[in-house]
Amino acid sequence: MKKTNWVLTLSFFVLFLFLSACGSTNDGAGDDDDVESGNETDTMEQENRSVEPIDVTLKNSDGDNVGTAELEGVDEGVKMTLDATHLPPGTHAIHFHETGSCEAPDFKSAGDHFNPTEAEHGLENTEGPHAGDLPNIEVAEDGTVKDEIVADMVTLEKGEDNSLLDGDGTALVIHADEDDNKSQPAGDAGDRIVCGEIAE
Ligand SMILES: [Cu+2]
Ligand SMILES: [Zn+2]
Repeated sequence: MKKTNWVLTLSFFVLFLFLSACGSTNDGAGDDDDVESGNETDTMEQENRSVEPIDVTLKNSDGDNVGTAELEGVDEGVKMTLDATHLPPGTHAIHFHETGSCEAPDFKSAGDHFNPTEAEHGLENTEGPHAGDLPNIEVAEDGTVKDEIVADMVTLEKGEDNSLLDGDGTALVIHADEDDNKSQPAGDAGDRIVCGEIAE
């Protein structure tokens, strides 16, 4: 009886030492390094982007709030998540305009299309496009639109020529008609029906 207990105890002790040794080897070499490098990568990406997502409030020509656009800096440029209601169903032009001012009802205060490279208008124009030109959006029969667009000609990084956060800001504008992607100066897109000021 006594001898059996002693052997068992010794066996467990040896097993414990063995497992401890294996465990500490793994911890020392692989895992810690992986965790550290992962953290460094995350921190660097955040520093490069350096900008919090920006919420843009969209209002119509009566001055009523009709939705939001969230802008987020991504590697390709700026990701826009659009969520709006009470719009006329159908296809509509949407652009970034050059001034961060949305004075209802006509939103002329937003100025022309955001165009830091002095290009011509239109995604299908060989002399274009404006940095602020975007693909048309589709509003459903119930007047809602949810869309995600990556704008790859602009940035949220201040100090860059194509930054949406330049001195006087910029504006997101939705039009009554669709953009034909080639007509000058603004795609024959009709009235400005929704506007949101882009600022910090
Ligand atoms: Cu426009
Ligand atoms: Zn344009």
